[in-house]
Amino acid sequence: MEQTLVILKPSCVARGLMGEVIGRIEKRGITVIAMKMMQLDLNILREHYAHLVDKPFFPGLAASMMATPVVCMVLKGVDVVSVFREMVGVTNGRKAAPGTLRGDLCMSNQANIIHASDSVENAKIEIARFFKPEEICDYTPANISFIYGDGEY
Ligand code: FUP
Repeated sequence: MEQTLVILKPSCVARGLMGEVIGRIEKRGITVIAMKMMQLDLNILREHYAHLVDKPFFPGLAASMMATPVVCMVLKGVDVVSVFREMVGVTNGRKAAPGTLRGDLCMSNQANIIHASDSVENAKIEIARFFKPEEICDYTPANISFIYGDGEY
């Protein structure tokens, strides 16, 4: 079963959108199996955004990610990495499709409210970066047989 790493960014936390985003995750039928609030620092951001550290916008990006605590989550579901990336929408909120989290809830390329792992391989690395194994509560919700059809889960 796939897992993916999600970060509700300061632009989500500060705007009071945590409940909206978590509600949409739950309504879709995706299971939250770990969740915690944490204050990010430059060390973890340099690791997490290693592909962007040399970009001119990195200092601004890092500052925006440290502006308030963030909420980190691990989500579980069938094909959840790609399903949730589709739910998030493209990076720039102004270009994200209506119906996506970014397309409905933000107007920015940087203050784009949420991070989600972009591949199964990166999800494993990112989950290990933000969570200890004992912080992940890998349970099966009681309504699972109404979320998936026979043999899908
Ligand atoms: P995404 O996977 O959609 O979160 O996008 P990226 O990994 O390419 O970018 C990570 C973050 O860098 C974005 F969420 C916001 C920030 N960013 C900028 O601030 N400016 C840019 O031009 C591109 C990305």
